[in-house]
Amino acid sequence: MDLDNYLLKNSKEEEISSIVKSLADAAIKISNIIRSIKPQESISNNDRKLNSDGDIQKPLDIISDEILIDFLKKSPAAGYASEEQEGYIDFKNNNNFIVFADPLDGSSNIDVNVSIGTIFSIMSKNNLSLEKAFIQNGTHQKSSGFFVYGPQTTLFVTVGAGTALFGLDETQGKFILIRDNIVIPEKTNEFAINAAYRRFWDGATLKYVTECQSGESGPRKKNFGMRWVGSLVADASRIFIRGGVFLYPSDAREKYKYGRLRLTYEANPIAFLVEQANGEATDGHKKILKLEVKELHQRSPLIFGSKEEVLEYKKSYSSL
Ligand code: P6P
Repeated sequence: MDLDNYLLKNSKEEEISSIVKSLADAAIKISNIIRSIKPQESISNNDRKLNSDGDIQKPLDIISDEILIDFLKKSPAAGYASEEQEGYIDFKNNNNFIVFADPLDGSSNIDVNVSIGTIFSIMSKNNLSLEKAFIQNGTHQKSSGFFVYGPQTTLFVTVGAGTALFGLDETQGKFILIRDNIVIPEKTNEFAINAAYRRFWDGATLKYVTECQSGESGPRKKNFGMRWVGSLVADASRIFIRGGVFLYPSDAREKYKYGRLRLTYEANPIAFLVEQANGEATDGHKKILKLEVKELHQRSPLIFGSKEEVLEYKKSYSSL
């Protein structure tokens, strides 16, 4: 089954299917561009600016954002917001759906040939002004997903009927279903965190990670492994396929005291996919999808993956 037929079978709204297909066509174009550049080439271009995160915008971030806008303008989307845009873009039509995107997440990995990706979320305007529609919480998502530009180009997507995995068939230029109704294993012995920031962690994170590292002789009575790619879509892809828990908590660094990842175009789309795959996604206290959105580029702690481990992490706060 290809993506078009999957959407026909599982999506209740033709407009949402059409927007997902536009995003898939944009992703194929982005994938082709990424695969056509030589490693190191992108750092030679000194045409760099800073994005809303203060990160250096590599040309591919900007190019990917522009490609998404070009395709979405011709789709049933009414507006668009992304990490590369200060505010939302109004497509000046009477359509009912809005799109959030991180056009090229993990872009610091472009030059070293590590998997990067495009994350998206689709919401209904719910008859609100665009101003208000773009600050609805994550429960209003109708679809979300992410493309991974790695050894394969893949797509994890949900339209509210479970989470499915597709792979790009380069010859046909189509996304073909690999696995439908993905279920993230409830138990895991693999955690993902950037351990270099240990000195900045709060007590609960320190407790949880230390207990994992203590192995079978410690309170968890089992051994754990650790993975950290440093690219959200790559770490998330592994967790959907074999389980695990991803942790990017808030920490003592001023810039990341509310977490590093962005709620509207990183945490919410991932959380929707995770819940559709029987996983859990939290900020440490509340479900990600229930978090109040105050502004487009709002940061949030993000802990997601195998339900048992995410709940174990949450317990670390109550047992402090
Ligand atoms: P750190 C990439 O820049 C990103 O936004 C996510 O893709 C990734 O999970 C995280 O930041 C990595 O952050 O602090 O380990 O470099």
